[in-house]
Formats: sequence, C-alpha cells, structure tokens
Amino acid sequence: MVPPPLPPPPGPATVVAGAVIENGRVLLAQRAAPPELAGRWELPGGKIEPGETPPDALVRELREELGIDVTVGEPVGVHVPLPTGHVLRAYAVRRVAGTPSALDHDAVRWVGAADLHEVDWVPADREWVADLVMLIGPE
Ligand code: 9L3
Ligand code: MG
Repeated sequence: MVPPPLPPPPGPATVVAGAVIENGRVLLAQRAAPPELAGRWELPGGKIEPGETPPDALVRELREELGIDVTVGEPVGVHVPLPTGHVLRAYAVRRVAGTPSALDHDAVRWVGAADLHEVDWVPADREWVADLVMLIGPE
C-alpha cells in the first residue's frame, strides 16, 4: 500500500544551515542569489522538503551544494526568523567525506574565529557569530 503523504510539520517552514568546523575554522559559502544576498557569506544549507527531518535536509543540502557528506550534531545559536516567513536553524556538522566545492555558491572559504566579525554575512547568519566563535575556540 502506498502510504499517505506526510502532513506539513507544524509552524513556519524551516531552512537549515550547517557549521562545518575543522582545524579552528568554519566553512562559509558566498551566495550567488538572490540579488539582494548575492556576494554575501552564509552557513550553507537550504529549505526542508516534505517528509524530511532537519538533519535529513542538511545532509542533502550539503551534498548538493558542496559535494560533501556530513553527520549532523548539536544546534547552534538561536532560531532566526527570515523575511520570507521561514525560520532558519543552524547545526554543527562533521564532514565525513568529500572536499567542499562551490557547486551552488560563488565561492567557499574557511574562516577562523578572529575573522568572523568582519565577514560580509547575509543578515540572518550574523546572529550566530558569537556562537561560532565559542564553538571554534581561540586561534
Ligand atoms: N538563508 C539564510 N541563511 C542561510 C541559508 C542556508 C539560507 N545560512 C535564506 C536565504 C533564502 C532562504 O533562506 O532566503 C532559503 O535558502 P536557499 O534554499 O536559497 O539556500
Ligand atoms: Mg542553499
């Protein structure tokens, strides 16, 4: 029997973002779109699709966007309301395979704690700077 489609989860639709942290640096990605966000840096990720948990969605998004396999760990920072009506959530993730490349972004780069404040962040992700500094630890 074909199972019925899952009902949408309660509350606003969720966008998930991943903090890949290695060797005292976090992986950031430079958005290519939309025009108002293009050129600015974010924790990579995207929208949860029907039937996905937040970790499922993050594993899929980081495979699609960066070509890496990750396992999803602890939540990072606050849930951030987006102008689109979505809610944005971040998680610490561990890279288990693949080398990050900008498959959907304009660029990727590793940034240390001391440089995180100076990043040209997409506005929503700036909320997590202090949390990321704590996670990464001093350089
Ligand atoms: N967004 C903001 N910060 C992030 C991510 C992954 C996404 N770290 C915003 C940008 C878009 C929306 O969420 O308005 C959906 O993201 P995407 O699917 O275009 O990556
Ligand atoms: Mg995305």
